Amino acid sequence: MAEAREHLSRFGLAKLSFIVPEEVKAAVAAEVLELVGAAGVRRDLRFASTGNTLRRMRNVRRDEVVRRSTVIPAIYHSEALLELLTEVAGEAVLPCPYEPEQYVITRLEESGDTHGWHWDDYAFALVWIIECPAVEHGGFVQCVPGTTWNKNDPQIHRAFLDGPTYSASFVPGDLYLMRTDTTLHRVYPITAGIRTIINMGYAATTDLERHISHETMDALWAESAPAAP
Ligand SMILES: O=C(O)CCC(=O)C(=O)O
Ligand SMILES: [Fe+2]
Repeated sequence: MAEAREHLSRFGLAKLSFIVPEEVKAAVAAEVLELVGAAGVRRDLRFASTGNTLRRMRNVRRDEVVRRSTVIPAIYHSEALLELLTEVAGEAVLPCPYEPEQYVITRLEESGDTHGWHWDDYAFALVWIIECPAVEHGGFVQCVPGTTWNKNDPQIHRAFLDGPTYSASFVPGDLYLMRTDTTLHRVYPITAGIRTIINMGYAATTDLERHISHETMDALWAESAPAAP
């Protein structure tokens, strides 16, 4: 735990695969794979607020997850999990007050699919890696810690010049925690294979006190999923 905490503050991200038992990972993975097949929607978008970086992916929105899932919402709100995350973060990690950002499933499945450079609206993300191609096919995470998001003028290139960019690869069964509001990050475009994750977004205490706009998320999740078969 101490090592993870140190890693998070230094690199903006920490591998946390050990904080969840294998049975829980298996239950989450089964639900995610079921949901992405039944309710996933393709997106191909760019956002001015993140310098027009690409989002090319398949997603399942939080409300679809809630409608069709039992395990994921319970785990998201688990006191035991929140306590562990709080210990790693060194400050309170809280459920996101804006429900659409609590969790989202993302699958990269076509060559060129990517979750392009961006910051998140809330302070923390716990990402569960369900499927992931080998690193030679992309799909690894890159991040620039200690950077901040000006939504009106994101200046992504300036953020790159402000500090080192780190890269981290993961395998199915891994989890990582990221400080997403002050860490510019992306998933490197894939050229083969499939990468499926669920991202659980959490707030810091300061997020509850300031006004947060949600344009990119609202646009990302604008279209609804196809009707259930
Ligand atoms: O897929 C990942 O590892 C990161 C996802 C992400 O950055 C996000 O959902 O905001
Ligand atoms: Fe993100």
